[in-house]
Amino acid sequence: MTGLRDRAVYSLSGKRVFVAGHRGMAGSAVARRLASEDCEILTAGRETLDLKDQRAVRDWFGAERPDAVVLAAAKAGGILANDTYPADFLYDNLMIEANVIEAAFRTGVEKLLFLGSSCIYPKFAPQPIPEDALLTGALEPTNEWYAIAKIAGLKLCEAYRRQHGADFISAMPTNLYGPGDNFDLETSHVIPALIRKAHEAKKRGDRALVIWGTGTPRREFLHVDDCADALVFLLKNYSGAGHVNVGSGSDVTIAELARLVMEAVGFEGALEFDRSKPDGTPRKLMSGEKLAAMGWRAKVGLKDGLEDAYAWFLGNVAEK
Ligand code: GFB
Repeated sequence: MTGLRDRAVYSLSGKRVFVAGHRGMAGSAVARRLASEDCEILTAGRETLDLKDQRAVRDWFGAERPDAVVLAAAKAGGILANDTYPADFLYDNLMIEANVIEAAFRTGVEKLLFLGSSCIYPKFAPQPIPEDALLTGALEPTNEWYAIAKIAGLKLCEAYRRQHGADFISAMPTNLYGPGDNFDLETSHVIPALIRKAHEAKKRGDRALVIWGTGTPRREFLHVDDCADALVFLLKNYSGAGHVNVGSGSDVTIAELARLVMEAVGFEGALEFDRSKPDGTPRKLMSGEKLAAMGWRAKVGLKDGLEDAYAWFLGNVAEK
């Protein structure tokens, strides 16, 4: 449980807030959400600042002097991308988080929020997964590279708090989806992949939609705008050493998800399973008790969220 000493009010008013990764799905949602706060949003595109370059990051922080940081920059992707590019997922994420967290500490950043992922937990963690299940068992092999980098990131925040008293906190969002998602079939997560596949199947008049694996794994999904709202809530209201789960509180099987996507897209064919592709973790529903006890809850239901994500796909990705 969250103790009273973990609660703190941090005012964003008049602050310079650096959103690292503002072009990604999570970072762009955080920037949209911060626009309604009385703060100045700082961003730096990849062409001006390579977050894997330690010196560049130090120099940037020295010159820009942000008061607060949301560390949403990451090399992220779906189950196949994680399995195919283990070196990139481990190295890129370690470098980004080490450089940003160290530079934030050196330049006296008042508050930093690090974004992790629900894959930090053991493959067979108790469900719903409480925060203290961390490091109690072996990881899911398809994404252990990413998970280890994210565990290192949250431990860095904890270590800088313990050794230096820095107010660095961590949030672990569940599988996110929504505007700004990656719809590339090889590297994306399941929701954008199924939206694209169902849309294209409908256009071609296909008989069936083919999904990866057995359809039996369960996943918890959170609309990225809900996630951004939770992150700003934590930035303002949480100041503890322990990381905080950020989820929607319920999960569905991948087959159920596929049917919901087909409904949102208006594709009426059958569902087929490509069992040569991996299932990954059987289930990863996180416990949202810690965040709920602070007074935050998700608002966007999966059905509405999928309609919103499909509308964004139609307006921004689908060929006109
Ligand atoms: O979203 P996803 O790629 O990642 O896959 P994870 C979730 C489930 O959907 C898996 C199935 O069981 C997939 O086999 N699936 C079915 C599909 N059809 C498809 C498809 O067309 N594309 C994709 N991508 N999946 C990731 C981790 O795990 O979750 C990351 O690899 C990160 O590290 C992220 O933690 C949140 O949920 O399995």
